[in-house]
Amino acid sequence: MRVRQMAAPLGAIVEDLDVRAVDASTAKELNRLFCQHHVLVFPKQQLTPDEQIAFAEHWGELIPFPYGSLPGYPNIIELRNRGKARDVNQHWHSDMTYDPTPPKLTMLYALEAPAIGGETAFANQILAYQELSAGMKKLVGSLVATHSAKDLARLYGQDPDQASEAEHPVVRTHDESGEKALYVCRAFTRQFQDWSRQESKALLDYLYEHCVRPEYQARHQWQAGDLVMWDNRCLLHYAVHDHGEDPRLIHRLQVQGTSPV
Ligand SMILES: O=C(O)CCC(=O)C(=O)O
Ligand SMILES: [Fe+2]
Repeated sequence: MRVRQMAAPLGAIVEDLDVRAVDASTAKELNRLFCQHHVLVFPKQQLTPDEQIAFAEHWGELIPFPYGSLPGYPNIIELRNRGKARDVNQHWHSDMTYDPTPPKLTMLYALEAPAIGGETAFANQILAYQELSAGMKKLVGSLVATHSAKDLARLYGQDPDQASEAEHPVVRTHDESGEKALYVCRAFTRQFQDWSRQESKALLDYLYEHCVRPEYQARHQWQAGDLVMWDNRCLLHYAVHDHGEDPRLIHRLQVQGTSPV
């Protein structure tokens, strides 16, 4: 296999590797690359849902997405972005932060990709944390935030009062690399514990602007056959819906993480 960096702030492209043939020792090497680069792209794959699941299981147990699945595959959802109105994925987010134990990684396999556009954007939250001042690091390091799925529940036509909520530290420490990362997002974070909504909003607005500076970002342009995995522990992502009616079909799954600390 050949590995090259995808962009300055994050990402690696792993070529000449058939992920169906990956054994435990190669998976260990891939996890080392994953912890270093935070996004891995495997071009030119040919995967059935079962093969995608088998590869993902090198990283742990799969968890279902709470709002739907592919028939027969409770842990896979189909993303179809054709003619789609804006939704919660067109906000910067880390997946399922409204859950007490959010997925550590999300893995997307593209069956169909638009000729142009429909990219996925990522922002490196380790860099975002590192570039805060010592004073701001101390403040955010002492904060806990509430995250909520209310908006997502509304989007899927479900009762927002039943939507899950969770509290997480605003700075989380990566359970494998030990690196600290900012852990707030516009899509799901509501407020800081023991702060009012209004007070929270002022600081959150600052952090939302800071955490997606162009210097922390990279984008993946999809080709059919691309398999991409990203680390929700230290990245935000954003589905850029700028491809209009051009079809885009992706199989998505996610792997269980630990409770953020
Ligand atoms: O469609 C994409 O590019 C990403 C959508 C997303 O946010 C996700 O799959 O978690
Ligand atoms: Fe997402």
